[in-house]
Amino acid sequence: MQFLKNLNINETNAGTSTGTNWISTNNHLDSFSPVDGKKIATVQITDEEAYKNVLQKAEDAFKVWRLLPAPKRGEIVRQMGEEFRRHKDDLGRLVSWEMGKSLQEGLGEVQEIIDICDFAVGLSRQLYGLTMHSERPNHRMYEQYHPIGIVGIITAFNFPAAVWGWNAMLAWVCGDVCVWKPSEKTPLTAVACQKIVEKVIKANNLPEGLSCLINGDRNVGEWMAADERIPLISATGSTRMGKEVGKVVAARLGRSLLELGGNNAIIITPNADLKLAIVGSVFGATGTTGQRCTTTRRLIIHSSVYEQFKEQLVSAFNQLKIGNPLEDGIHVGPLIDTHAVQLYSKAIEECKVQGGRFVVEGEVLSGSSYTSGCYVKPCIAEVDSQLPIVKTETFAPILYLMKYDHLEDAIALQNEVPQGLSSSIITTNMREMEAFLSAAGSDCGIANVNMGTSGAEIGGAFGGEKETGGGRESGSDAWKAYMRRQTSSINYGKDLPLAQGIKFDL
Ligand code: UN1
Repeated sequence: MQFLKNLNINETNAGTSTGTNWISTNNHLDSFSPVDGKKIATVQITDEEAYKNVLQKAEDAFKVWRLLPAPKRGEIVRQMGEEFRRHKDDLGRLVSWEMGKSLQEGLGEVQEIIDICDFAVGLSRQLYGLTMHSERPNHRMYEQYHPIGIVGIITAFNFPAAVWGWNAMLAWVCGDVCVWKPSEKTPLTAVACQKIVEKVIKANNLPEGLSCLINGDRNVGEWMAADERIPLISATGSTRMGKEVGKVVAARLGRSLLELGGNNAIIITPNADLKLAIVGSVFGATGTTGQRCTTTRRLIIHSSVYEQFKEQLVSAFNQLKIGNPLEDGIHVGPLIDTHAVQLYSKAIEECKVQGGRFVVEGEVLSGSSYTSGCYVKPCIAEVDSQLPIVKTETFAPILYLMKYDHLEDAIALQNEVPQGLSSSIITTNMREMEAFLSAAGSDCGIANVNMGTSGAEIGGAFGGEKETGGGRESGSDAWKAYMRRQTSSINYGKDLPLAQGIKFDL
């Protein structure tokens, strides 16, 4: 395939990089495309020796990189953005082929990297600290932000490139160096991204170790989590993974930035524009085949519009085109692998046992277009909000419908799940909107109005509360997690008065 050639992906690829050198190792993992079930290529797994080498190089690089002025670091990230622009089509295709999302979404994912590069370039001149007025005469106080060190980035299969971009681009302008462990389900996308930034690193003679890649299964992630040389671990993935990583990082008093599961709902009020509600709900529930952490999993619909909306929704679901995500006009590609298909089937069964009633039935698709065994039909069930299955995150396109009569009840339903990532309300009524956004409203990190729960722009801080982990990545002031804050008090007088008026005469 031409896009693999253009991205320099070979049949066998080294999976460990120090930014300028690739290290060969003995074991490997294969990457299979969920599109046709066939092996795309092989990536070598990082062993302990290679890991040691990477960490040494990262430590050495940090000593140099942190001293480069931040706007100069921004210039490097600007060049990286240019490289990603050049490779947008090829990388978008690889994302789509290796992960299974539609080509439109694959291209959108690369666009997220380009966008965060632009954001980070501007940020490189805006790493502001505050100045404070001292309570003591002839004193001043101020704070500055310094680079923190090596940032360990652990990413999931569903956004195999963009989430690394959110972290790495910010970390780099902040003066940090990065060690990235991608999902073992999407190692080739990571190798391709690494090769793209490698060009910029080499062209600018930057220190080896600025951008490191390691590959492998959870062992490799565990090495990182336990490694005291990595002050910040930024991990995106399941709540189960985040709880393990968070515990290990906390035990060494490291910093973790966790972006974990979601169980996102849209509230559709009697004042909703139902046209918007349909697009937001269908894309939210079925985009990326229900495998975004921001996927819409629950619709909380006012009883006065419930039947009408349900009818339109069922008809929209029945029009979805499921198939090869690289083909034009396909809305829904495959799930990532057959294990994900099993989880989908199990959740449907459990939902039925618990009393859910399907108005669009789920189905694992078979036939010549679906040979990988990873294609499933997005489905819809009417449920009682208290069903245990409704409180869990199944990474698949299963949408639960529930009814409400009073907005406070709808907001309570929206909030009564363990996760707290994204949420939306569809309304043209200002009181409903403000109630949803108030302190007594949505408890999520993201609260949208008149759109779905997924598809956040990079400019906002991204993340959520409760079992979502509390971390914030990407825009706004999320950069502060990647730096250490230093407060300095300076005495330019001839006396040494103590704070709080304490007397200490010698
Ligand atoms: C994720 O699923 O981990 O808001 C990230 C969105 C995308 C990012 C999702 N911009 O849906």
